[in-house]
Amino acid sequence: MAQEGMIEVELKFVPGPCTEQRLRELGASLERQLTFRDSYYDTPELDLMRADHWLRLREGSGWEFKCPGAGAAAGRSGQNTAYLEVTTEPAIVARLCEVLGAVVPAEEGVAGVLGPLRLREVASFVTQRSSWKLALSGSQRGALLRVDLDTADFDYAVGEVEALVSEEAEVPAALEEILNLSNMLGVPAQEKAPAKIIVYLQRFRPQDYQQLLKALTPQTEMPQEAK
Ligand code: V4E
Repeated sequence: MAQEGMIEVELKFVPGPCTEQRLRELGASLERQLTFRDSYYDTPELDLMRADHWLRLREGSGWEFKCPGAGAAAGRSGQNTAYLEVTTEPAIVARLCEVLGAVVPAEEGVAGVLGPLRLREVASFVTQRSSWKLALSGSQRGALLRVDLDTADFDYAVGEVEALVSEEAEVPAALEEILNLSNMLGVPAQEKAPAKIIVYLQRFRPQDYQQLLKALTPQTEMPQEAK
């Protein structure tokens, strides 16, 4: 879940039949179960996604904009990386204008700039999520890790181990903790799972997906045959 100004460090994985049991064995607690709709917005040319920026309206949470930040600095991209979460509307509008090369309008919310910036809905799907939390013993940062087990309404399941940090300097330690927990969950770090939005585009907007495939950097891995 987005928190303003926080850096989200994450690794996606393919959940198996024993994932929940393993989480319990490791002392994780089920924090909540929720269902929400995400609607992603972009220009007809996918200018945002092609620049690795992701604008969505999450039911129950509002507008969220994920921007590459620490991930780029850490030289990582794609499946296990760090993104800055922007959730206040003036900050989202300012960043949208920056990415799209537009003048920032006075006093406009996100809904007010969709038309002028040619942003329209490109994907919309419902996710059922079980959200677990776990304090990793031996964590130098003493931080909590979150594990989300998601099932999207287009029959796609994906897990995510996530840490939220406030500074780029904390990203490497958080990444190491995430990889430790993934190992303990029996999730091989090399067994990567694509994000729901990527699989959605691949299945339902194949032309957009192909555009994105060409535009994203070579180090960003796109699924060839996502199920
Ligand atoms: C695709 C993507 C982003 C948008 C979606 O973020 P994601 O973490 O998948 O959302 P969700 O709902 O699963 O979790 P929550 O936000 O609730 O924690 S943000 C970064 N990416 C990166 C990315 C990329 N650039 N290229 C490819 C092929 N995959 C992923």
